[in-house]
Amino acid sequence: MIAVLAGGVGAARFLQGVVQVVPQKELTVIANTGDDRDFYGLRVCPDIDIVIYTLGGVVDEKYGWGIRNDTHNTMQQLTHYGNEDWFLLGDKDLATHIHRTNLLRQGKTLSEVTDNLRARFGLELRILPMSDQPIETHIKTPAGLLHFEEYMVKRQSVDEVQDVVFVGAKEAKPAPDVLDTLKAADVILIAPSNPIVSIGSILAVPGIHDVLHEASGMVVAVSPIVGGAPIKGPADKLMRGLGLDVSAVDVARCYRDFLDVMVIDEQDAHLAGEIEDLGIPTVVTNTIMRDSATKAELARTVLQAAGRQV
Ligand code: FO1
Repeated sequence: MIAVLAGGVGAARFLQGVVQVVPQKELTVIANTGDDRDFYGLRVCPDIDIVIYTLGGVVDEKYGWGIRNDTHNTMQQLTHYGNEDWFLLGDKDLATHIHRTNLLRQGKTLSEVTDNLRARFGLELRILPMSDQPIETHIKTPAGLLHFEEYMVKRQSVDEVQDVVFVGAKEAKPAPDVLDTLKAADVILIAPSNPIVSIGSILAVPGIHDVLHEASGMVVAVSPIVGGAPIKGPADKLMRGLGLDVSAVDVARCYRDFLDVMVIDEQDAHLAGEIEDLGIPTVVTNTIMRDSATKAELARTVLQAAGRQV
């Protein structure tokens, strides 16, 4: 069984490759829920939805989130009523959030709701939220503590990053099956996601870091930093704010407690020695996922690095 720690768009695109080379039934995704937030009284879980929409074949490829060809009538009407409009929620996407919120209010857990949505999109892999309890990633800035989406989308990542806080993490538990999945997995992949806010939030859930440290399966990470910059999103600003270099080396440092193999891009081949000096064997390959074939090729390389025949 293969477990994948996943954030948003980078992880979903990576998973599109993994599902080409491994049967979905062998896969369990453990998704970041630190970006979750209520909008208009509805629970929105961006990273879970990005994975479901992408693998379900409905994602808006241009952005990597939301549903293709969605309309925005509901938001237009909501803004007419004076509501904020900085987080774009399409009409079909809003149906997901209404459905999720409705089930949560009926007493279902986020794990159960996520599984319900997964099944509606015909997916056969398992998708587990990192926790059923709310954990919110907040960015400490000179303007105060900002929810991650407020920092990134509303304020366009312009604020100086002073710290990152996972509000609620200490009191939270991993969702059912998360720890057992990590213990039982032959391979644990860390998707090319933001190491601070996407994977960092998963590692902040009590118990997950320790289980990874003791995991018998091979732990392999793919760097989301290529040539000193993130493929997408504000990982550079967050890493710099926490005193890290924006490089594949410092991504490896974030995971060094439990990492068996680091996968970096060809553009960063010169960094392989520095990562190996940390005691982490390093594989250099093309990690830029341009199309379906390059996604599958990356997945194959990563799984082979974990000792899987694919
Ligand atoms: N990202 C944006 O940059 N702008 C948006 O208006 C926006 C809306 C949105 C709605 C639903 C959803 O599931 C994701 C959405 N995202 C939007 C993406 C999201 O902000 C991030 O990419 C993730 O949270 C990081 O993985």
